[in-house]
Amino acid sequence: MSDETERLPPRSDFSAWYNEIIRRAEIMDVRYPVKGLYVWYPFGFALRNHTYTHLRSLLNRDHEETLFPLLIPETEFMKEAEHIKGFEDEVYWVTHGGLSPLDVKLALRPTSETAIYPMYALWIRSHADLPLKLYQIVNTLRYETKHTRPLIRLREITSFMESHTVHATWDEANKQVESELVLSQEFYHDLGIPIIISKRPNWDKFPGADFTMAVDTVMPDGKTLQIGTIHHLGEHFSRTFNITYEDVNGRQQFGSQTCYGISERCIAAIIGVHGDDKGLVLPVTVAPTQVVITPIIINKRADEIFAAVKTLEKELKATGLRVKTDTRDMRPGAKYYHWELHGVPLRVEIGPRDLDNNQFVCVNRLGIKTVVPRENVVESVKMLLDDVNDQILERAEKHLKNHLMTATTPEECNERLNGNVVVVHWCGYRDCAEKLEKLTNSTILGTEIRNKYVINGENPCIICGKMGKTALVGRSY
Ligand code: A5A
Ligand code: ZN
Repeated sequence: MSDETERLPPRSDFSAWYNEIIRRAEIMDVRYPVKGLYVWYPFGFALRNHTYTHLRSLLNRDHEETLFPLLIPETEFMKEAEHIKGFEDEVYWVTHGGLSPLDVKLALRPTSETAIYPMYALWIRSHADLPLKLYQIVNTLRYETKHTRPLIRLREITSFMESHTVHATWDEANKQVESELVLSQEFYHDLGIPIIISKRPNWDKFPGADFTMAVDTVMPDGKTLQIGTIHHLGEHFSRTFNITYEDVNGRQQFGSQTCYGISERCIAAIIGVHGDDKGLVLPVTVAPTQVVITPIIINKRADEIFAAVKTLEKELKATGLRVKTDTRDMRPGAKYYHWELHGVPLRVEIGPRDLDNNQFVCVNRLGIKTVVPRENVVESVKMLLDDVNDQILERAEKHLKNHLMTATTPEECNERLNGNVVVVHWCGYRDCAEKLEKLTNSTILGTEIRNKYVINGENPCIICGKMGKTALVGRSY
């Protein structure tokens, strides 16, 4: 589908690299004639599906999957005041059925609180119905006005995982927030993506939430990408939608709620955080092809080599690995280029010399070569795959560590923000945040930071000098 003879821009030119890799590695086609809507190529969709299969497996430990309608009646949508204010600029409306105007306009969900919660009000009767923890993976539509970008800022988010939980008390909902954060940590760890968790400033929380915890990662250009948010909704929506339950003493109580969202930005993070000048570097967990076998054919021993390749492929597939054999009649170099571009974690080469020596040559996506004996080849391959995951995580963590700076003055902060995120101290007042943001063209991402390289403490505010808390500052996507 793409011409592989052109060179990829260097990843140091991240924006150009990103746009090219999306096309060249066949992730998304950006030529769909509606702004902010993109088409998954089959390869990109396979990557998406493996990623979401993993996410589902984590969620299924203590959530159940469900599916709600795409259309939300205006009457429900307009019930929660803060929520409306937060989303009214972004909603697409369905106003007609055919030629007839609808009595009640229908919103195309930008998120599903107002679709789900009226039903929760019907479903929840007693404390025995709680906690309720459901999630769905759906498309949502948001009329984004900022610059749209494939996988990062979409008008149709095609892979929106939203979890919605109801609990008896605020504290129990708070425990759920923690538990979703742990899930996020595990999910991103398995993808080799280091994250920074923080509490968003009050004015930046989800419309209708008590507070918002955000998960960010740092892209190669030092800009942050918000790759998940967990909101403690308290009783905002349960009071609006009348989600009540009878407690053990027979009294009616409002439920306390949380919601949690992850979009295909997680794929953007995989691509951005791990990629290199040769293309994608995919974590083994989600790579559509985990091992590619490339026979090196020298005419007179072709049959022998094909036989060895077939056997190896069978043995590896039997253990559940996703394996491809590239028997195309082309230069090995061109094959390597193709599979490297697509991020395959491990390549196994077999040539006549390897047959003679009873061995295979394995080269991982980071270029590390290992010769493995033919016996125990399955165990060797599995070990090498584990190594790839460890190596990419280590590399990504090093990147994050190297791009975390500190600053004590706005000038210093501004300077260090070039290609980095910066840790400062901030008094918590909006005035100071706005001053800093203006001076440094950045945003205060949050406080109460969770990342092993950041220590939370108290120090003078970077703007006013009053005592302040550790805060994270970045330029974000
Ligand atoms: N109902 C809650 C979960 C909610 O909607 N939260 S949210 O608005 O913060 O979105 C959840 C996550 O979706 C965000 O953290 C962000 O990672 C992602 N997201 C939001 N808008 C997006 C967009 N236009 N394109 C791609 N991803 C987006
Ligand atoms: Zn201050």
